[in-house]
Amino acid sequence: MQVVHSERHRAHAPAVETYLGVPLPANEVPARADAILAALHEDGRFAVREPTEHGLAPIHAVHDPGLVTFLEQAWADAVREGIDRDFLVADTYPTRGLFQGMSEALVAARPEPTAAGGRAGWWGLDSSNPIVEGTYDAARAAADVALTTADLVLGGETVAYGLCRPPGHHAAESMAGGYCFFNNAAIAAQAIVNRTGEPVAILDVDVHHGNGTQQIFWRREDVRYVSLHSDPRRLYPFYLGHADEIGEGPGRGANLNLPQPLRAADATYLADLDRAIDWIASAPGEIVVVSLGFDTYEKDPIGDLALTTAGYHEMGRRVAALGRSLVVLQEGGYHVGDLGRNAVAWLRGASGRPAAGA
Ligand code: Q9C
Ligand code: ZN
Repeated sequence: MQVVHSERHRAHAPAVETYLGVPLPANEVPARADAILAALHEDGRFAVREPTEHGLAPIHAVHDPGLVTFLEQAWADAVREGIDRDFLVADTYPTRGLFQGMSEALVAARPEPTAAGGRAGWWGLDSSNPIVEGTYDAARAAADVALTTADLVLGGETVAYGLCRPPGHHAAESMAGGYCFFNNAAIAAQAIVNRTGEPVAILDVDVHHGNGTQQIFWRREDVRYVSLHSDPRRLYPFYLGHADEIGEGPGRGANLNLPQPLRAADATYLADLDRAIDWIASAPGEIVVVSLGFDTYEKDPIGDLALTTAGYHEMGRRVAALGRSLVVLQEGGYHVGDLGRNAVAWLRGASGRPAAGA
């Protein structure tokens, strides 16, 4: 299987994230990609290549240029302001209650703040998403990884894997969040639609709901989005991912959320995966973009489901059995020790190979 990977992910190396106001060791770290890459090399049947540069146009096709500019400037702005920290997070957010009772016109005319701690809230969802000096470069590289993976499938590969880091599915048109800056899967899906004129499906199996991907394609019928994830009543991103979110306008019925019960294990999860697969099969399109997270793992430090390594092999097998071409892009997964074998299990399943050691 062809794999796309860039060493530039290393530029995004936060040591710490804040969680509920407390500094903790960061979860989304370079060692994640190192672990996956090492396991792919050890397997021996994965051919790893560098991404090609695709420039800003495919990013601007799904993201507000203001978000791109903010991410490009954020670190330098913080330094210029003398914010002497290891990373930037928001000071204030434009949250619901701030503007309550004020007219929509007045609220819409409030300018983007100029101070870094205000801007980070204007463009950001949450306080556990550290921005560091190399964040923008790494996020640009991750988008190139996704686009190059899509190129491989457009060039005839039936499945290819992009080792995106940082991940992307929480990033919306005008918002970063949840360790995500640019929405790699959405950027790839839009590029495929532009290139082929055919509809695309996105299957999101990260443990968190991909609120960003849902938002970007909310009113679109040509990019369908289906996600299995921990019930947002329990887990990040809390506000979105509920089963009644089905899309609106032309996109009505083109969004499917399948929230999972606490500690759902392989059998429960795979039954809903079959629903997702049937739903994708019920509409036209030749290519599926997979947002692949391993934070559904039984030992993941921030997830609350209970999938196993064997479950990942079966998941990859069933997704490939759809008979569509797969652009598989890495999202979350934070049990670094088992990340490599979980990725290999999924990708071997998707290539029709037996589980390792089987
Ligand atoms: N104690 C992805 O998996 N909240 N993002 C973290 C940790 C944010 C995860 C709290 C979780 C976002 C791509
Ligand atoms: Zn996740």
